[in-house]
Amino acid sequence: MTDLLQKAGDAQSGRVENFDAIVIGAGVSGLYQLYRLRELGLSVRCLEDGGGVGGTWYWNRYPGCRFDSESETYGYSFSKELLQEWDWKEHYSGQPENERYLNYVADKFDLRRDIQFNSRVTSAVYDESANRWEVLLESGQRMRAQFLVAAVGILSARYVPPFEGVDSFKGESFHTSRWPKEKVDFTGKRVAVIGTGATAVQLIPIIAKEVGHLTVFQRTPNYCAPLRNSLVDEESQRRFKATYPEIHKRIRETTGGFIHDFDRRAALEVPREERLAVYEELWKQPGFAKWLGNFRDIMTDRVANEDFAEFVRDKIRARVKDPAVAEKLVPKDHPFGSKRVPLETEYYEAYNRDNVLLVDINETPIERITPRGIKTSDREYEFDAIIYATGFDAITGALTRIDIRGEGGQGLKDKWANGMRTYLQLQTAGFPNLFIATNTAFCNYTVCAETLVEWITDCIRYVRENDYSRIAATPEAEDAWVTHTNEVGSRTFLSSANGWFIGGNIPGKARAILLYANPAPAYRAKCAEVAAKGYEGFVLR
Ligand code: N01
Repeated sequence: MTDLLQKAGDAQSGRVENFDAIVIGAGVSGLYQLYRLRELGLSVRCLEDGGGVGGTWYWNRYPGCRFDSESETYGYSFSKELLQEWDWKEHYSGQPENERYLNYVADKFDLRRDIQFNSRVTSAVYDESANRWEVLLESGQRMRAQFLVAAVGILSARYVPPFEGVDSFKGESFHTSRWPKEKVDFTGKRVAVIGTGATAVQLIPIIAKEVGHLTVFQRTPNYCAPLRNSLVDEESQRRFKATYPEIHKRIRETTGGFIHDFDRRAALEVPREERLAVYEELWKQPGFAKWLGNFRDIMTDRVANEDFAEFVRDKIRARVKDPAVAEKLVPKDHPFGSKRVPLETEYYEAYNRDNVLLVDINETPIERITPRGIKTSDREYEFDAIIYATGFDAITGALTRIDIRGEGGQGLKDKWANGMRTYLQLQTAGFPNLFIATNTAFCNYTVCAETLVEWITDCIRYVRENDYSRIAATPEAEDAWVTHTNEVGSRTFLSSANGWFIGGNIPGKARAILLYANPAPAYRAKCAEVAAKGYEGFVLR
């Protein structure tokens, strides 16, 4: 309370606090960035919109939310002590445990004293004369810092489609990424889920068992694959702890930063029978083995991709009793793996239940939300609750929803109106000393976040030790990086589906690949090379 009164006082008095650095976000990247910058001797304030640490793992509390990465690969690697202290309970750990883990990290490294919670940043303006970023919070509080690190997450700006009548609904409405902390009781209720992405795929089988009736509104079916989660037994726990150096070495070497890596053979070089045996073997394995452990050309060759896609379609058909429903759940319009593959537990079996109905909104589009429920082109469905599992304005959304203004008052939102423009995914020209610490290299989250945070920390150290005051990407370096990013993106299927990888899920958003699609080791090497060349492509003053 004292802190809040102090903040209110500061806002009223117009007092501006000064720091060396401000970090926006106390999720996986933000926590580690705070730790590293503090270690460098900087005064740092971390601003967090939520009431606690965790970012994604704070906000996404919906039933079923969990890792799709192996737990032992997701934790931070920077502290041997932390690695030895923490026991992962499940191979694909669930949200409550992940939030507990990030709270444990915050406590262990005494991070909370520099984190200000419930603090939504509304603008960040670069003052050229003083070389300071001035940050304004929703509360009116102002603060300034030389360096600004946006650790805002790639999937944090939630998206609710602009259906007519959204606010008119008289029942309860939820977006999966703003789920209440208290358990929501759906017992006996008529519930709608809009969306069938990775989030809905985790949520649906759990609430299907609870609700009176569930209606799922699907626009695009996905290639979902079995997660095959299980408890971590004592022997596995011992193995993780004994082999963390090897685990981290491996995930720094693989294409996507996961424990899995592609089979070096091309799919069609392998005789059909042997190939099918490989698919079956991959299918039995947990996690992303069937995607990232598949033949190397699965993400680049149409025929190879289609061969496996058909295998997956048959797996779906085999699990859904009603052939008409099964056919609706089978994806046909995009290549396998062109969206992050949703990993599921009993997802398809949910549609075999008497209390679950699948509505294909391509056949009967949603016309509006009504006070009683959802009106499609053929009828009105009545609900007690509507769940929007409709995703995020990914990667750019969390940044452009803040009014960020760089040199000459240029707005980031305007600059990115035709697509995201960065150099190394880390800075954008015209916005000196602003670093983007969000993982857009297609990669297991924490490993890549650590790389980015360490690069940013080294860069800030370099600026200070060499008596510079600012570092800014050059427009030329940025142009070349954008061209390169689009070029490598177009070589894979990552830009082939109309999903968040290319901004395709948001009406009006520029269509361009938002991820850096080269293998993670190449990205790391490029960032290191730039630093080793005295921050080539940046201007230091
Ligand atoms: O979001 P999504 P998500 N009318 O954008 C539908 C990560 N994640 O939250 O496909 C009707 O994938 C939309 O339909 P369509 C993971 O990286 C990780 O599920 O656009 N429907 C789609 O079905 C994932 O990729 C885990 O045709 C509309 C759904 O809403 C990312 O988060 C778990 C609509 C949105 O799917 C995002 O997943 C969960 C409209 N107007 C998520 N607009 C892990 O396992 C959108 N939709 C770690």
